[in-house]
Amino acid sequence: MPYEGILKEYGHLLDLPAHTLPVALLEGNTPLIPMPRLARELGAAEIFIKYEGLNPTGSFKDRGMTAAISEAVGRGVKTVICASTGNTAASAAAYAARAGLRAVVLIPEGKVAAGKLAGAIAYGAQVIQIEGSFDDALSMVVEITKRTPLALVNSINPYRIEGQKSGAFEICDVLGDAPDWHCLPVGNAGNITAYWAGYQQYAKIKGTRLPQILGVQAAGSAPLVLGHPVEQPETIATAIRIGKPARGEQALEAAEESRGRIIAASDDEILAAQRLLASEGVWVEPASAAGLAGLKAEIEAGKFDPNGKQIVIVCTGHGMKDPGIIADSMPTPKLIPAELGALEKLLGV
Ligand code: AN7
Repeated sequence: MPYEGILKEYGHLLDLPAHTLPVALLEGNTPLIPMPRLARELGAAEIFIKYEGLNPTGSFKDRGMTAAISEAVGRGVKTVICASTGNTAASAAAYAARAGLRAVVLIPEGKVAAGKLAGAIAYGAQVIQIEGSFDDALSMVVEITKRTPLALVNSINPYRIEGQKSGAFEICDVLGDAPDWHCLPVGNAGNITAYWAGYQQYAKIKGTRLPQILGVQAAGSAPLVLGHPVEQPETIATAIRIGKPARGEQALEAAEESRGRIIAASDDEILAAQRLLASEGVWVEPASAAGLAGLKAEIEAGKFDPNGKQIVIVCTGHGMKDPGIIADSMPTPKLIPAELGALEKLLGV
């Protein structure tokens, strides 16, 4: 059987209403890439990257979006709306297009990476910038969906979480069990909530073990570490530039119940982790490198013993989502005459 997406693959394990009409772009089934050099460098037994950038719109959001849009279509919804730091916008736009729905996305002014904005526009969404943060945008879409027939497809929507549980199922199916540790970035806290729910469900029905969860926020946007909302979140990892996570309580529960924790990584640590991943062939957007940034900092501070551990790090979005991060700091490629002699001289060969 050819692969048909996560509703076909895992629909029987997802709590979706009977009216759900599957809308798929063959999302999921992303690679779990072994990182032997990284494991050696950090002193862990095994490290795998769950490379979510290979989803149809380039981020993990497609797992939840196929479920949310499928449910909305089945219920007769005509227009979906979300607030987004970018990836949710692109994903909602693509699945709405696939389903023939209108999509409206609200984004914080000037803070969405080029690859995400371009995607949302390419898929035909109505993109609206607001003079405010993601958190302001989220409040607006929550309010408007209470008053009007527009359907909310942010991860407050429970079907988003149902779809995103599939990431945990895939990891367990590939490894034969859950890993010792599961590291991932935390923004609005939908993904950490979904992974923990997925691991718990598999533990119940398949007898797999439960991983410890390390959630990582960006230091300038770390409400769950500080213990209070952040009014003006800032970070270079714009995907997780979120000061009031909608599922913050559940994220803290996931960390506590799994005997894990939520920590913060600085922008410099995040960018260094992005470079470290790329040096082993995996290019991810900055927010996606937060899981590794946090893990590495914990190990270096002596707070995490990697010895003998099997660790999965979720890299949530593709590097191509945010080309500006690289381009802005990139030296202009050397220009030479179109002559072999010039090339040989430059290469010293
Ligand atoms: C690459 O697109 O919130 O903790 O509006 O794009 O589930 O929010 C994106 C979040 C991590 C955080 N990595 O996940 C949005 C949005 C990437 C992301 C997160 C996001 P959550």
